[in-house]
Amino acid sequence: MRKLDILDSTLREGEQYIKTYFTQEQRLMIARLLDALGVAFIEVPSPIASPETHEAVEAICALNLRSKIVAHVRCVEADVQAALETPVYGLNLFYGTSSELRSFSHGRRIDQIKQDAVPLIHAIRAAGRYVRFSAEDAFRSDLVDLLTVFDAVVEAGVDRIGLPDTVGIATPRQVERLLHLISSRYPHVGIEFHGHNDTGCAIANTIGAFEGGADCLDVTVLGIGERNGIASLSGIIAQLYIHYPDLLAGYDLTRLAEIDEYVSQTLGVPIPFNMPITAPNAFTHRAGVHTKAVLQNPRAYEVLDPDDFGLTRHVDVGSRYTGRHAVGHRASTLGLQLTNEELVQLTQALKKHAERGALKSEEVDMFIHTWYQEKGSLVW
Ligand code: HCA
Ligand code: CU
Repeated sequence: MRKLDILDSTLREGEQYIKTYFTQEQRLMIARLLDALGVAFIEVPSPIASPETHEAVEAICALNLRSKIVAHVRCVEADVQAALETPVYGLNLFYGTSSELRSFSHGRRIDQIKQDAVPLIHAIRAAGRYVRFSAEDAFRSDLVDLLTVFDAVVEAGVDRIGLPDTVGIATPRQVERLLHLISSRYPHVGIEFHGHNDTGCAIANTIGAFEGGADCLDVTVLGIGERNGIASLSGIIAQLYIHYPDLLAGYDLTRLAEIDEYVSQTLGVPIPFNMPITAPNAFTHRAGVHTKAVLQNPRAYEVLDPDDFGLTRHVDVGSRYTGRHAVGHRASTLGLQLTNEELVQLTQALKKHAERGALKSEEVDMFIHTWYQEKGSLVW
């Protein structure tokens, strides 16, 4: 069986989301929650960023979690030294290799990138730490440049190489192809993928990367990050749960909703309505055709079982699309017995009422009770 590590970067990429501010306690809490869920790696910012960040990195390491703590560090000696002074498990180096980043970000040529990176990789290895090297903006980088840099860092002894789609430009097919090419060229090195969501393909691209040969996928809670972020933890878990469930064997999936909820509350940003698994209505069914089938067997319209995530299904009964099976189910849950004819009448009345706007669950129950009482045959 293939192995896959999930790397959660909420405390690094996620801190680059414009609305993020985590206190030291919140950083620790997020690390604990991710560990309880079971992610393999937790990425933290470069300790050189500020004394507070250095302190936070130390404190997170001191939690002695099962998740491995890796610091995200520029290919600069002072940054590497500062990270090596903390007890992090490893260092995630990154360096822009596209002409855009070489021209407008750091101004270094490909041969200079190699010269900068190789001695740092040697130093990290000599210190006995894990080291990953990412070619930032890999998907706008010239393939020859990319291979030139990867050949050098693999030769220098990296544990993994990373291919971030920094600007979210790639399609799932491009990702799968490039990852296939790279993983075939470096069969003994781990391969990481990090996909931004600028064109809405982050989750698809990240799964495509796994299918192309990546063995480490980057995510953040709710997908937060620079601009509109990267692949969400919930999105990747949802895909793996369906297509590669064995890879989630060590995970406690019932912790997922708690993490999304915690980060959402901390940020003051609601969980997006379309978030896989943890969206408020991810397991709510509305149309009559759907609710009828779901009441018979939820598998009809659900590929994720809410029970496995400690969540519950909801069958909506308050819309113009409501069907009589859903109404009948609700009525019997309320302890009311209806004849078939009554059920048809009640459903019609309820749908008519809902033409003025969808009803909340309490309003539905009130409507059903009132309708029933007016018929003068309340049975408890
Ligand atoms: C960044 C860029 C990065 C790095 C990813 C990586 C990206 O914000 O510093 O180290 O693999 O998207 O390229 O997040
Ligand atoms: Cu990024």
